[in-house]
Amino acid sequence: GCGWKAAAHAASCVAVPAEVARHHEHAAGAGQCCSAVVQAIEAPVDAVWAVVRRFDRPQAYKNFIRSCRLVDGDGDGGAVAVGSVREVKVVSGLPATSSRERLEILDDERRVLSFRVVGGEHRLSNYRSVTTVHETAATGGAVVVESYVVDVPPGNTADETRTFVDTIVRCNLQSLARTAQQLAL
Ligand code: A9S
Repeated sequence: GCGWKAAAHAASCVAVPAEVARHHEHAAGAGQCCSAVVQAIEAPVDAVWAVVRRFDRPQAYKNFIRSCRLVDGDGDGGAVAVGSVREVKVVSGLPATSSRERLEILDDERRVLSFRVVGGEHRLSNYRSVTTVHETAATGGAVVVESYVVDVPPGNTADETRTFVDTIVRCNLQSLARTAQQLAL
């Protein structure tokens, strides 16, 4: 799978356990593409994970998201759990207005979060991503690996799709770095 390359890259800088790296191995089918982005962050791993794990608050660091509300499957007392679905509204200027996303993995011990797109008004059908947060032993910082698989939209090439999505994910992770660094001060 293609996410594996980035996970392997991250594994050469930090100790990524095999059972975590495995989550980044996407099998892209015909008409799909996948990729991954790696971001180093100068903040404690717990501060980074505290931001990433909030499935109900992606707008805390995703600047393309205007608002978010949980619409389904939230656990007892409104707690987020696997199966929870959120509806995000997108800022203007993108070829999208909304996205409906289901939480697939939330592992606080290994710091793994995954969601899949289940609806909305946009062009990224069957988008699924996996985000993992790792400790860098040497500097006391963190490394985030985010991999994804998505359908190539009609009229686009796989390269165009990867360029578009990589750009969004890189923006999100750079913003995550700023947010977590603020939080850690
Ligand atoms: O939100 C993420 O973690 C990652 C991506 C790639 C989100 C993409 C997006 O939300 C837009 C930013 C609105 C762009 C979706 C689902 C479709 C887009 O076209």
